[in-house]
Amino acid sequence: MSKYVDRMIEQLNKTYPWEKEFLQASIEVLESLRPVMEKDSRYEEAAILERIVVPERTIMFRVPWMDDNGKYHVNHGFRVQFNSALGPYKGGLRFHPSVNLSILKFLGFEQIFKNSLTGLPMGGGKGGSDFDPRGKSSAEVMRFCQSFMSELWRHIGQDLDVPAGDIGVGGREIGFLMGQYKKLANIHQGGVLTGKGQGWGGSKMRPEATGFGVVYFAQEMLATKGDSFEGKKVAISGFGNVAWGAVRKATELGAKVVTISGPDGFVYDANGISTPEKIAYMLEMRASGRDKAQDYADKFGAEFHAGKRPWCTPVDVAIPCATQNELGLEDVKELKKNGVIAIPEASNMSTTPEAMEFLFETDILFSPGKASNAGGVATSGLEMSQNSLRFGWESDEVDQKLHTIMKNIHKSCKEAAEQFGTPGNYVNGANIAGFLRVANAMIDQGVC
Ligand code: 2IT
Repeated sequence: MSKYVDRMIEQLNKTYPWEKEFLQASIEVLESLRPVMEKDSRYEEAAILERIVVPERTIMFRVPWMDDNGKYHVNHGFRVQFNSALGPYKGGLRFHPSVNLSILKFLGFEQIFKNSLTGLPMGGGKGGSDFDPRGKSSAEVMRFCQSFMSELWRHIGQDLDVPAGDIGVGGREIGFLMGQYKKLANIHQGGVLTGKGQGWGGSKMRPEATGFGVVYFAQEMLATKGDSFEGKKVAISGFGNVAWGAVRKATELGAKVVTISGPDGFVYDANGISTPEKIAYMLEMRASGRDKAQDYADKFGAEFHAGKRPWCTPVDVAIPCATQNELGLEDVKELKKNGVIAIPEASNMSTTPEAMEFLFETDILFSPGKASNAGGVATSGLEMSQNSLRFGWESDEVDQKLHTIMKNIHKSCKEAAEQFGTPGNYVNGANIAGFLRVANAMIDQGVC
């Protein structure tokens, strides 16, 4: 059904055959929108789909920098300003060797719908570089950030485009980026970046927000089946900021988290990653820049499975917190066989299309990252508000607002899925609910 969607998918495949991740993300959304297009012809008349898949603007630039030995390096810098119907472009910066235009377009596209779901006034964007932070000294990271901002500064602003962190960009990098922004723009524009230090305008709870948010969302999904995190066994992938927040909140709610992972393999801790010392060690692992999960196993005497992902572990809840396409068909089959009941995505587009198709045929509660990981950017939105007010909420106030936002996102996804004929399908629900707010704003704003 929906010739309009068929036509759009054909056109995308023809125009961007080499943009694999962008095609994956945009086709998933278009498939969800079929019943919406069938029901309301205004979107086709206003060419909303043709417009929403093309970024309003893409900036690509050279990032030259010098290492500690005086050697020259050049990386690619990007900022994809995808959609500003709801507010200034908003989304993270990713520094990772895999970064290319396709990956940033997929992330920017997802961000439009995610930011819409938060209910806050934020458009969608994403940026970054193929710079590899692994093994770099702090001085090298600083020089890279300064060079990156030397071009980016003229394209951003608190009412224009507000970057933040993502993989490879945390508090330290945001600090270096802000230092250079201030110098070039000759203004301390607090709201131009989010994820700032909490002593200089950063929101309390921003580091925790994505991980806490995904657990709040999962809690709502479990509640639809009269269930909770109490006594559940949980597998988490990754050990960065998002994984850290998810481990903390799931543990607080009575679950036992038994895995974390890195590019080198996964850790199985039968006793649970549950003590404050173990949880705090995750931050040390990240700060070390080594990118090795094995460090945890060595320190706490846990099992380490080199070169493997944690999805072969029998658990009740699996929370992918690492990167795109980290859950394949074989992984979800294995999880299902071992009795998993919920898979809330924390990384963006954690699941391959084949794995997602498989999950739709089961009764496993599954939510897409754009819904369940929206707590991060929602708290960035709260940071923007606090900066405008020259004011800051306390941790418990931010946490409470985050919790309410996650409950609301769950409710809008659930209701949209029901209203458009696929109850329980959070992918369709998130895509439809996210789309409607953006598309209606685009209609209101005319040809632009
Ligand atoms: O994927 C994401 O939502 C983020 N990396 C956070 C974006 C933000 O602006 O806080």
